[in-house]
Amino acid sequence: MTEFSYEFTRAITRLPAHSIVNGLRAEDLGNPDHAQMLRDHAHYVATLKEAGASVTELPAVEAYPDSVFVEDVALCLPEVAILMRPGALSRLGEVGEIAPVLRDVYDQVLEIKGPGFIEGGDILTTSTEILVGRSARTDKAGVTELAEIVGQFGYQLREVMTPEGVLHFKTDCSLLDAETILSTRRLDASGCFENYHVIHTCEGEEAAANTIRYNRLVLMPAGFTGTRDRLLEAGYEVREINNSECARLDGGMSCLSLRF
Ligand code: CIR
Repeated sequence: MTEFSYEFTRAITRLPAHSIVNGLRAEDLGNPDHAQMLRDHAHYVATLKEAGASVTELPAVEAYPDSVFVEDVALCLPEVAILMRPGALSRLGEVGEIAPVLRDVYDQVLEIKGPGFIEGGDILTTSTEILVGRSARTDKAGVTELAEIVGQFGYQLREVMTPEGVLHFKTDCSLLDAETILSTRRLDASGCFENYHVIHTCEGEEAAANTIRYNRLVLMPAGFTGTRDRLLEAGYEVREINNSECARLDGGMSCLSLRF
């Protein structure tokens, strides 16, 4: 059986624009270096390919500084893609950029029409349910609208809460396999993963929580050796990718692609 939550054949990425220096961030740690970001992005795409992905690499869109973070503008399920409605107003227009790409690939593309807001970074699809964290970007109306849409396809959606001060639900967690979640302790403490086996990020390595499982590989940000060793001990095949520049904009591994 295919585990649709981490066994994929395709991915969509978008090159970082020079306007990335105007990207949103919770705290200003200085602007990302575009040249370094391009190198990291190339490594990321190459690693997706190593994992077996056929990658659609989209050109940069200067009008949208955060458009490299394609995950936030759509939810890709096996039978349908759903266009999101970002809670960050500067990102609303990114939906129109990704829509034609998804319409080329999917027979069915639906959309969150509003008035609610929801971003893909708040959505964790597991093999049994779709978890959605309410956050500063995702509100109750957005979650309710998504629940109605995915319900038509037989998916169970469960609403949870993203911890205060954390950008997205998946900033603090990721799926490792059908039963296993990598999570920060602060998120796991909310009780949202009771039915899963949870591996915690190491103390001080909360930024390692946002990884992606793509077929046999786990892509994780480089530099979090304690958490990396936990994943290796648990038997996962890990690839580390430099994330220093994306991290300045609160971005990580999952944000950089749509996977299906
Ligand atoms: C933003 O604030 O929207 C971007 N600077 C970062 C988005 C990261 N996306 C994600 O975690 N899925």
